[in-house]
Amino acid sequence: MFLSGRHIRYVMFAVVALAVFYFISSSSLPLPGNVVSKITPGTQEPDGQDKQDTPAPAEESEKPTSQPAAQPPVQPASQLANATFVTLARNTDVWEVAKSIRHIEDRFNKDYHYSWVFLNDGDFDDTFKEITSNLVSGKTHYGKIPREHWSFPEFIDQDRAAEVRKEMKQKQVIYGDSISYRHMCRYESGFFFRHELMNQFEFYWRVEPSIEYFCDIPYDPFRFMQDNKKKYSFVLSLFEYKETVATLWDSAKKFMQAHPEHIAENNNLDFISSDGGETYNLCHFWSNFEIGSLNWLRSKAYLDYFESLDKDGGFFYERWGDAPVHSIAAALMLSKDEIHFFDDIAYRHVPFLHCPNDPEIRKERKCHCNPDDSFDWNGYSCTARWFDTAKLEKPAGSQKKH
Ligand SMILES: Nc1nc2c(ncn2[C@@H]2O[C@H](COP(=O)(O)OP(=O)(O)OP(=O)(O)O)[C@@H](O)[C@H]2O)c(=O)[nH]1
Ligand SMILES: [Mg+2]
Repeated sequence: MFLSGRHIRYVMFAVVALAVFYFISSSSLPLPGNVVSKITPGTQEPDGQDKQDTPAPAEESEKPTSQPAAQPPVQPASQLANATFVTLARNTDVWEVAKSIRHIEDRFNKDYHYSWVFLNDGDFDDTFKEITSNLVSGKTHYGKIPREHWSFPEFIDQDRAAEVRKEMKQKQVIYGDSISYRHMCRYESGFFFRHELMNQFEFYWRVEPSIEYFCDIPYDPFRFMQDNKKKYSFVLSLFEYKETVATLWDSAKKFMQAHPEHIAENNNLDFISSDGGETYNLCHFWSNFEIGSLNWLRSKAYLDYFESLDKDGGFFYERWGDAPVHSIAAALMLSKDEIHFFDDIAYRHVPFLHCPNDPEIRKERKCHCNPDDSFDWNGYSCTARWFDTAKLEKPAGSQKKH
């Protein structure tokens, strides 16, 4: 068969075209993106925006995103309360503080990112700051306590205070011979809420080293306090060691006489006194857990109360704890309905546990506490008395064993 000249031209043109196409498509030379998209069908979006098929530069893709898709959404900032966690600690407490932070973050703060203030009578070291700031999902602040808030006031008789410590040691009163424990109790009673780092906040949640939380907290307790006009809250209550507060009630009565204007009309005197105010029955809210109003603690009423107690010297001549000091203030100067019992917050500070009775709560909140170990309804707790004197119904199942 003979090919005409025209046929031969067609065949040669086809061979050259095929060779050129093969060269282009197999070339390793980089091509501009728009050329690739034009010769690769289906990569252009209908709206004309090119898809980002090419990987982002390593730096960017390796950067953690601020909001990983796997995590639940963060609460909008506008819905948060003006609040902070607060922990008083030494550098040596760092690993026990770390455990406490994990409990709070895992059960609550990972979704809210509230700030955390750390206070210390010394300087926090870099290790403390690194470990804690890495674990807290909100902002962290580190403050040094001014010396005048963590030292003997000039009106304290040092010899008398030393004598008391010696006696308490002999009687084996817990922390009876400790000076630093007394400074700590006085600081928590009268100063932490006016540290300069705390001034910007309205609510605080106190966290101590080595504490545990046992149930998810799927709502914001700070907002609960704010929205329901609560000023103080607790989860555990018990009786104080009598030796440590022998004259605390005398001081409280002196304050009540001097400042009747600070006593709330609907107060809960009956929680702390079983004889109409004659004596203190030693009941107190355990202050290692507290969510409370800083504005209340900074109020004239509370400051007058603290100053009056402080002048009487019992932080050093006895060993007044911040728990009975806060509790007496709350019982006398707040209205009953301004104090809240967080039944659904399961919490332990050695050796006592609060675990909700209600099996529905424990199931829903993925609790890992044993309600049989709960301290609330046994004879050493004051929580049943609080329900009775506040005229509230006790949580379901509070009278029975599990
Ligand atoms: N910076 C500082 N913090 C202290 C000091 N003593 C106690 N704290 C803190 O004050 C809080 C209460 O002290 P704790 O030792 O827990 O007292 P406690 O709860 O009565 O007793 P345990 O927990 O049973 O030891 C904790 O947050 C401690 O970290 C101190 O000397 N310096
Ligand atoms: Mg403690």
